[in-house]
Amino acid sequence: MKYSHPPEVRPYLISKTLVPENQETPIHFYNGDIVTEKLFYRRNHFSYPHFASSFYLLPIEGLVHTPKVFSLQEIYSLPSKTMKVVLECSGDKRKLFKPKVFGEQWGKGALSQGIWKGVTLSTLLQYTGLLDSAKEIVFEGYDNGIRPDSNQLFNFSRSLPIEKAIDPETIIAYEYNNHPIPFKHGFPLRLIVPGWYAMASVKWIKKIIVIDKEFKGPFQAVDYVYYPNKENDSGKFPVTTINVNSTIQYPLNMQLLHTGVYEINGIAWSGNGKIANVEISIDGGKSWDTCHLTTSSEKHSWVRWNYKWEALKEGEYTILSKAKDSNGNIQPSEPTWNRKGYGYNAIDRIKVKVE
Ligand SMILES: Nc1nc2c(c(=O)[nH]1)N[C@H]1C(S)=C(S)[C@@H](COP(=O)(O)O)O[C@H]1N2
Ligand SMILES: [Mo]
Repeated sequence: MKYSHPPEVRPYLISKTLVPENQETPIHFYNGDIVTEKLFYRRNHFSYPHFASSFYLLPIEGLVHTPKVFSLQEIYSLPSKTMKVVLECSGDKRKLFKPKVFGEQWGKGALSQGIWKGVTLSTLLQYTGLLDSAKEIVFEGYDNGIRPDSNQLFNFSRSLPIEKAIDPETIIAYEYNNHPIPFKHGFPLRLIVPGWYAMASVKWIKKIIVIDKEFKGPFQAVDYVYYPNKENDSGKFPVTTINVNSTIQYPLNMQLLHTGVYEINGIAWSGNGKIANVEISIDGGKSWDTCHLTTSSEKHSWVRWNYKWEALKEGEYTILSKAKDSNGNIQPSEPTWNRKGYGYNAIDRIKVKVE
């Protein structure tokens, strides 16, 4: 069933908090591949920043041979790279963890996909060079505020190790879906790190600083760390690559259906290579069948899948979807619980009743 929305009935963002603004994409009602600005989820730690974009300049400083300040014109004139990329918040699906964890109670829509254009960071670094002591590159955002855990003012800043920063897919983006990046999504310049959870993709870049140690800012060393234990920090490790995952879009969880033939459909994605296959179970995991992939499987973008279901017998059904990526990762039956609730990727599960 291909649902198209009549013009007067359209999906909206799903509000989680308003200041700072956190709203999810209505992912179950999205049958396209390119999420428009209107339905692109919004995830912010602070209020939106204030700065005069007409005077916008991007400095690269720290452990470089030649510090340099780039103008937007210069950046626009350099060779560019365009990619279709999934952005997924590491807190996507957090509300499904059991026991429950604190933080934004994201459902399945802290996720979007679109076309990003920009210049690779390695292209910019050709102008500045890197000193031998360079270890990480810090991206500082224009937005700042007080965190609940301290009285200090912090900007949203995060770092990448040099290898990831100079990866030919790591870009300083200036366009989304062929238009300047919408303000709420990082105008005029935003880092895009394909394959990593979206906290890495720093919006409103203020400056880039090369350092010789591990960056310890709170959005790196306190948040966006997996803490496997509830009571202590042992075994912690940083959140990076997007786990293989899938979401059933239709039918909806707990939907009532008449007997009939249905097209179950959804999406699947991974930060590790491409999606290799998606399997579906109609009987709660006793038996599995292969889904049909309706879009080509590409690195960094989601695939759409569907499955024809002949729902001829009345009753309750548990429907599961399970994706596998080209590196052999498969969605687990249970999520890996962690104290801050990152990286949920258990087999997707809905229930429906046929009557
Ligand atoms: N400057 C800045 N960059 C940021 C954030 C932020 O709060 N400030 N949030 C991060 C997180 S956690 C996510 S999931 C994505 C959300 O991007 P979006 O609001 O464009 O969907 O941006 C990342 N980059
Ligand atoms: Mo996020």
